Formats: sequence, C-alpha cells, structure tokens
Amino acid sequence: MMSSLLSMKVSRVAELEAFLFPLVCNSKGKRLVYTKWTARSFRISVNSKTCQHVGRNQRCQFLLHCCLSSEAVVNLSGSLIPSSSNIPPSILEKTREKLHLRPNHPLHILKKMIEKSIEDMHPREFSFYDDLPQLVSTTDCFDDLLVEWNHPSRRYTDTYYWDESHVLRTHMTAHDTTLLRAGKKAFVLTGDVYRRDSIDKSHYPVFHQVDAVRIFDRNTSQNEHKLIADLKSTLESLAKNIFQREVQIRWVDGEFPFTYPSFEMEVFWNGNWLELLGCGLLKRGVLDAGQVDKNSKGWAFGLGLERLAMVLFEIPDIRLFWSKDERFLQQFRDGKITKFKPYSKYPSCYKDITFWLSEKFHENAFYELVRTVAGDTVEEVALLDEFHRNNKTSHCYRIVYRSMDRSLTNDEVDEIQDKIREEVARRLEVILR
Ligand code: FA5
Ligand code: MG
Repeated sequence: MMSSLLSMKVSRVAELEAFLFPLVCNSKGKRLVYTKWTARSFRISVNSKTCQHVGRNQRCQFLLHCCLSSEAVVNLSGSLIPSSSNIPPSILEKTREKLHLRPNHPLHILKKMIEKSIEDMHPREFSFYDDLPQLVSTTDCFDDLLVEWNHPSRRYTDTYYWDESHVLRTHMTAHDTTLLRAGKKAFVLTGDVYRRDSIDKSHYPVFHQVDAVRIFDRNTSQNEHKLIADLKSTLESLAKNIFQREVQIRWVDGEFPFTYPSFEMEVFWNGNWLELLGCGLLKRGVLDAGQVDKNSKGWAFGLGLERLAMVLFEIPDIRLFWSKDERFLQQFRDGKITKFKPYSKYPSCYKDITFWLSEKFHENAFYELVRTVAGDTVEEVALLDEFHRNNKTSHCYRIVYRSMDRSLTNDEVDEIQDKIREEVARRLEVILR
C-alpha cells in the first residue's frame, strides 16, 4: 500500500475523474471509492463513476492510496496548498490514452506479437500484464533497482514527480521487484512510461515499453553463461519473429544500475544500427529487494515499442502514434505489419523565441512548457543560438509548427507563440528579448 499527496486545481467533477481514473484504475474500470477526508471536505460519491457534491473550493488536495490490485481509495480535502508536482495537465491527459491497449493501433499490434512470440517460446510460463498503475513509488522506480541517489533519471528536471516519493514511472522495470515479491517468476509487462525530454521526430515525453523477467531455479542458476545464453537466444528469436525474416543483430555492452552484465541489442535496418532494447542478469541487490531465493538468479530486458514500430510500420514521426486522424488509424489491422502510407503533409512554419536565462530556467522545463501550450502542433524545438554577456546567457530557440491532422492558420500560430512567450516569461522567469 502506498500513499501520496498532491495538490491541483479541480474546476469540474469531470476533471477530477479524468485525472484520477487512469492513475488508479485498470481499464476495465474497477471502481473508485471516494470518501470524505476532513470536516471541510466534500463527500464524493461511492461506487458509480459520477461524483456528487463537489464544494465551492476549486483547489483540492488529494490523498491517494493505491495498490497493485488497482483498487483505490481517494480522499479529498478542501485546503489550499501549493502544488509540489511537476506533472502538467497535458501529461496527465496522456495517462488515460493507453495506446497499447487499443485494437488495431500499431503499438497494440506489436505488443501482441511480442507476447505471442514469448508465449510460443515458453508455453504457459510467463504471466502478462499491460494495465499496471502508472504512478509508482520512488522505491519501486529507483531504490529497489539500485539507481544511485544522484543518477540523472532521479532529477526533477528529467522525471515527472507526483510528490517527493512518487513518480510517473520512467520505465516498466519499476514494477519488477513488486511482482517478484508477489512470487512471480516469469512475467512480461507492457505500458506507457514518462520522461521529461526534448522535442523532435523521435522523442516524446510519453512512450511505451515492454519489459520481461525470467527467474531460474537454483540448479540452472549455478551457471551464469547458461542464463546469458538463454536471454540472448530468447531475444534473438523474438527479433526474428517480429522482423519476419533473417535480420542482422549485434550485441553491445550496456550499463544499467540493476543488471550485470548488461547488454544492448541492436538491429541493422536501412543501413543503420538501431538500439532496440537493454537487458542483463538482475543484480543480487535487486533480487533481494524482490525477496527472491538466495540461490536463484534471473534475467530481465526492456524494449522501446515506438522505435521498433517506427521501423516496422515506417512511421516517420513519433507524434503520429497519438493521432486521432482516421487516415492514420484506419491503416492498421491487428496481427499485421503494414507500411504506413503517408497522407498529404500539412505545411510547417516556424517562429523564433529569444530570452535571457534565469535561475529557474531548465531546457526540459522549457520544452515541456512549449508542449503544454502548443500540444501536438509543435514538431520540433531546436536551440539556434547561445551567447553570453555580462554574466548573462541568452538562448534563441526555433519552434517548428506543423499539425499532423490539419492546416494551421497564421493567426493561430501567432496566438500560440504569444502564449508561449507569456508563459515562459512568467513561469521560468526569463527576460524576453
Ligand atoms: C531502460 O528503460 C531499462 N529499464 C531497460 C532495461 C530493462 C535494461 C531491464 C535491463 C533490464 P533505456 O532507457 O535505454 O533503458 O530504454 C529502453 C528502450 O526504450 C531503449 O532501448 C529504446 O528502445 C526505448 N527508449 C528509450 N528512450 C526513449 C525515448 N525517449 N523515446 C522512445 N524510445 C525510447
Ligand atoms: Mg538506452
């Protein structure tokens, strides 16, 4: 059981629902239970999905208790507190989408193929999970996986913190020790993961991963070479099944806090080596956190679905996965890998923004602000120029706008750009030039 605190603005019941539902429920909609928290709080309905009696106060503080079973108890109080979370609404909205569960979506097609391939190789051995809660504790995401206290992935600028001890999972590996403690010995996990990051055609703050773990009994575990061979042959067969023809694969040494030795698998594709996944033998410290028998050992891997899907379906821009355009969605069918047929591209335009940096400025925070204001109309943000004067630093960024779904008007883009300028100055305290 874990609990967390978050303050956020709630102006409508629907918003409250939209916000909480994906974080604490599974997609089958196991019910939420809302209860009264303090004398000043509001009773929200129990049982059904519609809430009642939300009070006048528009800022509410939530106390969330959630556990792996996706059952949740939500308490709501009316007190006004400053938000300690760095998760913007645009990212919270994404937690509802669960693209990997949508029939006929490329990410779903690929997920199914990977699951089937693993099931065929090792019949009835693996359990499959694709709907675990996105909100995890920092213990699950970092500590239990031996991620050092000063590792970049723990930074506020790189990760979406709900509060100081809970984050939107940055990788699916975050669930491993919980499942191991529950006695699971072999499992495959698919889900959406969250990282504060730059903006371009292959980077998006939300993407999807498939992770797997296989634990071996004490007899097999005696021989590490055997475990590594099993890991590599499982992944090589997986790659062969997915690419549906002989592919050139190479192994390079990798480095992860939670595995040793660690490897990365690359595939030769269209003239380039492409990093598909990271893997390795789980370190003893991780197995201990998972309460795995002292004599047992096991392997784990984590694979990025978008990268693989972009290659297989020839999808040129990572934003397309989020498109609601029928011209995109209608192209794909479960069970089949088909090449994406580009429909006419809408024209792009760009606007530059220049400012003096402040103490509050961080590049990822800037990218995220742009994304929050402009949504998916922004294709790329690039640093054009940097210069220094009198101990001050100035940055100039080019923001490229292009919608996947329609033509943007000049006025519309100007309005977005003005809003970005305003928000960047206000929130990051930069001086616009
Ligand atoms: C991890 O996330 C590890 N948890 C993987 C792992 C699991 C290693 C178990 C060992 C054992 P990494 O950050 O490299 O590692 O991400 C894994 C894969 O996700 C990458 O190989 C890549 O395919 C994909 N990926 C990573 N960052 C992005 C991104 N910004 N956009 C799209 N795909 C990404
Ligand atoms: Mg990597």
